[in-house]
Amino acid sequence: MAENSLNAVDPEIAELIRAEERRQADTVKLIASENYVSKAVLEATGTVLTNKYSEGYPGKRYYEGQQVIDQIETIAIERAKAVFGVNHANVQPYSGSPANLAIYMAFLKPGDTVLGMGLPFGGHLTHGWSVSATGKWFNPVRYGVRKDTGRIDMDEVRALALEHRPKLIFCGGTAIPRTIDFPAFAEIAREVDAVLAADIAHIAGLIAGGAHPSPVGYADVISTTTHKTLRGPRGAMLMATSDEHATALNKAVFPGLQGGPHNHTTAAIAVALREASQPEFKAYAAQVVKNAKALAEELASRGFDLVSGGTDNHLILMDLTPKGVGGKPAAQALDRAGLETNYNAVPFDTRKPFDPSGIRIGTPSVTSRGMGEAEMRQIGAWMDEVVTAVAKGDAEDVIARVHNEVSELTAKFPAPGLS
Ligand code: DSN
Repeated sequence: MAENSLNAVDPEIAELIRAEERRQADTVKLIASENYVSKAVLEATGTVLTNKYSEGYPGKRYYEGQQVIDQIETIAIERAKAVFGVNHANVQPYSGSPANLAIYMAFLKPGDTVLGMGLPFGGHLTHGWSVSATGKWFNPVRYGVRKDTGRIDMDEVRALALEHRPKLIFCGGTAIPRTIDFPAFAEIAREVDAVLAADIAHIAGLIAGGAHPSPVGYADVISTTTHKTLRGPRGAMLMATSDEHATALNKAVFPGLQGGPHNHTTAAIAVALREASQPEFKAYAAQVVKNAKALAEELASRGFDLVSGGTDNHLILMDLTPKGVGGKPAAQALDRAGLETNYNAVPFDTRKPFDPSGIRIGTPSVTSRGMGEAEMRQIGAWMDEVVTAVAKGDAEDVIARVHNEVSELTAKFPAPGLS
C-alpha cells in the first residue's frame, strides 16, 4: 500500500509547519536559548528511530531489537565524552528540567537543602524556585547578584552555603550574561561537602567550542540541554567524571524518572556532537561571543541599561526602565518588526514576572545564519528605533519599515536547516 505524505494526510498541520518554517526564515531570532539545527540534525530527528522502545542502557535493555539503537546511543555517549572531556555521559534525559530533577533524585532526599540562583536573578526554575517541584519538595536557599555590579557575589554564595549547609549547589542559569566562576563554586561546595552541579544548558556550545571555561574538574555533575548554543535537537545530557556519580545519575534517569529514551533525539544529539567537534564549531562559538559583544556595545551606546554592563557570552539582559517602556510591550513590538526576543525579569525587578522590566536577547541563532558584527550593529539600531517609538506611543510606521528592512537582511543570510 502506498503511503501518503503529511501533505495528503493532514494538510492543515503540513501548512502550519510550512508557515512556521517561513516565520523562522523571515525573523531575526534573538531568543538566547534557541538556535537553528543543521539539516543533518533535523533529518536524524525525523526518522524510524521514533518507533523503538529501549528502556535501559546499551547492552542492558528491557526490550529486544536493540542491535542498532545500542550502537547509536554508544556513539552519542562517546562523542559527548570526547567533546566535553568527561568520563561519563548520559544522553537520555528528555530535556533540561528532567535532567536537573535526576540530579536531585541521585543525590538528595525530599526536604534536603539545595542552594541555587534565584529565578529573578537568572537562575532556572529547577534550581529550587518556589513554583517548581524542586522548590516544593526540597528546601531551597537562593543566591542572587550584587545590585551595584549585576554579578554573582561569591561571598554571598559562600556565606549562604556555610549557614545552610546545602547537599546540592547549582551554578549556571538562564539569564546570566557573565562567565560562571566554576573554580570558586567548587571551592565552596568542597568546604560544605555539597555536590556541585553545573547547569551549562545556555553555554554548552560555547564550552564545546572553547569560548567559555569548562566546569570539568570542578563540578561533580554537569547538566545541559542540547538545543541551545550546542545546536542539537531538543534534548539533554548529564555528565560526570566519577564512576560513583555516574552510576547514581544513570539510575535516577532510568528507572528513577524516565521510561524509554527518545532514540530519534539520541541520534540527532550524536550528529550535533559530531558537528560540535569540528574546527568550524570553534569559529562559530567565538563568533557568537564577538557578536554578543558588538550588539551589547551598540545597545549600550544607545542608552540601553545592560545588566552587569555588558556580556562575556552569548546573552544580553536589559532593563528597559530608562527607555520608558516595559519588557512585554517592547518584546511584542519587536516581534512584529521581525526581531524575536523574550521579555524577562531583571535583578531587583519591581514589576511582575508576566510583565517585567527587561528583555533578554542572544546571538546563537543569528550567528548560525552567518551574521557578523556589522549586522549586530544594524540589529541594535533597529531595536532602539522600535523601543523608542513604542515609548512614544507611535510605533506602527517604524515597526512596518523595520520589518521590511529585517526581511531584506534575512533574505541575505539563509538559516541552516530551512528550505
Ligand atoms: N527555557 C529556557 C530558556 O529560555 O532559557 C530555560 O529552560
